[in-house]
Amino acid sequence: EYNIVRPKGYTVSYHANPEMEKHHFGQTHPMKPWRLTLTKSLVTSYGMPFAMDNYNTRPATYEELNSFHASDYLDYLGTAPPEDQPRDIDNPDKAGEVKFNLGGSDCPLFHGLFDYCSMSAGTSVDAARKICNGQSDIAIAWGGGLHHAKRSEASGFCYINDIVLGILQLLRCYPRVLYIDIDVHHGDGVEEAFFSTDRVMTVSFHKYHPDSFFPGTGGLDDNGPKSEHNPGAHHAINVPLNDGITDEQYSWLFESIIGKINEHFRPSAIALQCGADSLAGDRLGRFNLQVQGHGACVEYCKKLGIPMIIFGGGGYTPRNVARAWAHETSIAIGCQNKIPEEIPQHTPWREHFIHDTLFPTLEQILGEPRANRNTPKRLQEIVQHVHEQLRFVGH
Ligand code: V1P
Ligand code: CA
Ligand code: ZN
Repeated sequence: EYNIVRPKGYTVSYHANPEMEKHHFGQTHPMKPWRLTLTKSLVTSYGMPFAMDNYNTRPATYEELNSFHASDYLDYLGTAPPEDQPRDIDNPDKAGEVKFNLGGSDCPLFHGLFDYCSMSAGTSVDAARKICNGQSDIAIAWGGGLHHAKRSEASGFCYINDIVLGILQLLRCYPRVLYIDIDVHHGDGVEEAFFSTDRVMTVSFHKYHPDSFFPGTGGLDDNGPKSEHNPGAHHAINVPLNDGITDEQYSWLFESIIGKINEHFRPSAIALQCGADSLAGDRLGRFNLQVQGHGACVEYCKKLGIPMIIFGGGGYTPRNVARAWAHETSIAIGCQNKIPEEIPQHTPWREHFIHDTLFPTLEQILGEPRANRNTPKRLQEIVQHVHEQLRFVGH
């Protein structure tokens, strides 16, 4: 209907497992896998699947998960009973204990947890494989992006670090991978996984407040362990921000920082985590970003002309998540100027969008915008610091 056609000269692929969307973290938990359904509904109603290769992905295998995660952690993740089931009272050792940070309010043990995790990881590994074998130039995995998970620990709604699995796959065919993380939270799990290699540079933009905002890490001076002979030193870049940052400031920062990193690090592939909790009006986030500013990051990366995986991540106001990820899918395809701003009449669950536009104004989203606590002087200092770090990074 909108004449959305395949882009000339490059291929975009979309990797999803619809079974993921049926899982629930619990009534009051902010993570709603259903946001993926809402995203797909918008992508489809605009006709974007016609312009992409669409894959229904299989769950990741145990061996694939095991390429980063420890076996004892995976075994427990696969067998731990859901929290609402009676514990094994005959075995007091196992009654009610918390292992690997599983089973708290952030990382609950819910029905089908292991399947959910394997499916999320499967979308990202599949995306990485298509990039590696040259069948895709931009591979989209909105079901992935779970950047906090550690080798043997769940953290912040993340159990399996699908991004690390995807990057490990990319490293088999590309010498250097640039990881960029625009989720409002620090991408600590991915940063830590690649602390000791100079083949991956990680860059996270996030709200930073050590004692009041999760996970509390990612200060400006945290650039990777500077122990002697660590090739990974200076290869972790952190962009700590305050509440209320705007599209204009964020785009300026993003382009100044990523442009310079591209010149120095010369990545052969990009892994971009597009957590949508950095948008204004997010249930957990604190920024004033709009769909346009968030999408500008994707557009900038695309223009670098380097093979890229685009992951999802956080995002706790489903209608805004769906808007951002549908807009970013259109940027990947290059059809963003062809699709109308008005949410199509035939979009399933259209009423969930409240406002009938892809680009609501800050006033529509928030009423009163959040105060901006980012001074131009501080943003200048951040860019200056990053440029100084890059002097240590080989050309
Ligand atoms: O703040 C915490 C922990 C719990 N306290 C002991 C400290 N957790 C945060 C976790 C946020 C995770 C973000 C994940 C992602 O980066 C990637 C998918 O987006 C948290 C928050 C919060 N406002 O920061 N947990 C919860 N809220 C929460 C609320 C209700 C029910 C369960 C968890
Ligand atoms: Ca981030
Ligand atoms: Zn987040």
